[in-house]
Amino acid sequence: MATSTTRTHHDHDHDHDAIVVGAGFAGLYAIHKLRNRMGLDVQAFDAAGGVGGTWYWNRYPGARVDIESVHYSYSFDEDLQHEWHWTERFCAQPEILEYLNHVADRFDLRRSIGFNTRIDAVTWDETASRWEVRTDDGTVHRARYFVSGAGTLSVPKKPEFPGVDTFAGPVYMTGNWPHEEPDLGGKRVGIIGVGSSGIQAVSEIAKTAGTLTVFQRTPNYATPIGNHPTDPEQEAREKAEYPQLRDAARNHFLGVPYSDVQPSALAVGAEERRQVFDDRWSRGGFRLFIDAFGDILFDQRANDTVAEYIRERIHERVDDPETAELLCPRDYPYGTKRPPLETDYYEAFNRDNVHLVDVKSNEIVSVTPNGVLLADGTEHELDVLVLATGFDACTGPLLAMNITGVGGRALADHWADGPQTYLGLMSHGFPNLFMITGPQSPSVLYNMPLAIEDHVDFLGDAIAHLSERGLSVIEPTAEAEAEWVRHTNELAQATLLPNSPTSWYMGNNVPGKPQRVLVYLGGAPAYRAKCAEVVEHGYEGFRLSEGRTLVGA
Ligand code: N01
Repeated sequence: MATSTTRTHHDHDHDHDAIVVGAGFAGLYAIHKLRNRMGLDVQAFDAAGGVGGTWYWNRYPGARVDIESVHYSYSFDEDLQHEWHWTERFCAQPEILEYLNHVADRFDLRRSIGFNTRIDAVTWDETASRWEVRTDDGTVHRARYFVSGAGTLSVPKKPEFPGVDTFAGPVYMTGNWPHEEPDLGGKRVGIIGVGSSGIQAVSEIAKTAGTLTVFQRTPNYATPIGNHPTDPEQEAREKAEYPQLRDAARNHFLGVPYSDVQPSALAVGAEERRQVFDDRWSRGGFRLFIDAFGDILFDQRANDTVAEYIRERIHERVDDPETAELLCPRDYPYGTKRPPLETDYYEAFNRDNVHLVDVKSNEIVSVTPNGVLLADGTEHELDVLVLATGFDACTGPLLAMNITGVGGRALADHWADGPQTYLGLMSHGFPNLFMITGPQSPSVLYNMPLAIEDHVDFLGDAIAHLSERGLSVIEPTAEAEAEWVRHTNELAQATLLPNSPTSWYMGNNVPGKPQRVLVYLGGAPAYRAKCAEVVEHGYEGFRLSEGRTLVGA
């Protein structure tokens, strides 16, 4: 039952058709679709002071997209995609933020967004079949539909070691980097974490810091991004073929129009395999991961071939053999942690000012006022500490909003053993609550802007479908949800993913977090086909109803 006692305002200004959380790729398109295209009254909120979502917060040196910008961009507006010019193959954060600001202005989205506003509580009012959404200034807004575009990697993981607050110098998180670029010139900088963020940051910070100490627990399989300035001829060709490229992207496992994947690394001889790896390595992007051999993520022996190839390349690039070996992953399969892409990352360790510290064998005990203290008593003295320690992925952003559904059941309780969703889009007991790129959808394993557009189109169509039939409530059945959870787990078990000791894909990067696969591993085409089938069968697996008396409607 709704907690109407928590309501501090109840007037027309706070009653909406839909409330959207987030002003990143997801929130912006959701506002456009629901308000501009469908004519709904939409109110959006974002804790940030501007649009951009992940690209607003992640301003660390080196932050850059790792799917080609021509593909990592909206497809919903022909003119937008033809007129926008990306200066590089893989654009850096400032340019993506500029693009999202351009989109917000071009489609007049800003007027629907309350910035600097965090959602404190989201509660289903059963008497009215509406969501009550309380923001951090105590205001309560109400809406028929609640749409989360809160992101997948937007809640930074809390440090596992004590003492961060005692550090005498500044501490910067890659996921919440200051807007005024800190001056790291000549400073003794330490960075903890070598995931995608840490790896991108190391390449850049190494150039300016006095010294850079890299605290590495698990080495990563980083491969070259292959970035370069946009080639005008290639850009013209791609723009001429945009409809076909988008179509091919949506029909590819990862949502990029790559088309050279070979069936099996084990079906070819060593020489041919090497040629394929060399080709994908030099072409950059995710080609080595997703466009080399189709069994890399499924067969340990196939995976061993590419893992060994990457280790050889690391040894070629790093001068000191001991440092090179320390940078080589040995105890988990390639691709089971999200593979980072890099520019001159390994070469950074050839610089005199960069030092690699193994914190697996000698773990971090605490941060002290002077620096980082390790288990053997060594203290690394630092002026600046950078935390690139990752995120409470996929479920974290949703659970942070304190969502309570039917019967007063908290989402946190419903998900106590891991996320439970249908299609990674909705949960049983939480009617009319849509999770754009939610847990158990392809999300981060599908080119995000396209994954977002697909989800927003699905939920927009579902709302239109309800409205055409005089209905107002949609909720997945418990059976459909249980089957989806079973299916996503089964897909994960068929891959090598569960073999990674710490991977946010599995939720095991955060101590105490339930371990359950957070992404759908059947690939974007299979997922899209399933969603289409659900719609074709009259929203199979969902219960559509009239709901209760509508207040303020
Ligand atoms: O986070 P991560 P991220 N002691 O979880 C280490 C996206 N992204 O922010 O592996 C010591 O990958 C941890 O060590 P370990 C992308 O999807 C995209 O880098 O747990 N170390 C690991 O090295 C990416 O996957 C781009 O042993 C500790 C690191 O911190 C996702 O965001 C760019 C530790 C965390 O790596 C997350 O990437 C950046 C401890 N107590 C990010 N705790 C693009 O290019 C954690 N670590 C688009």
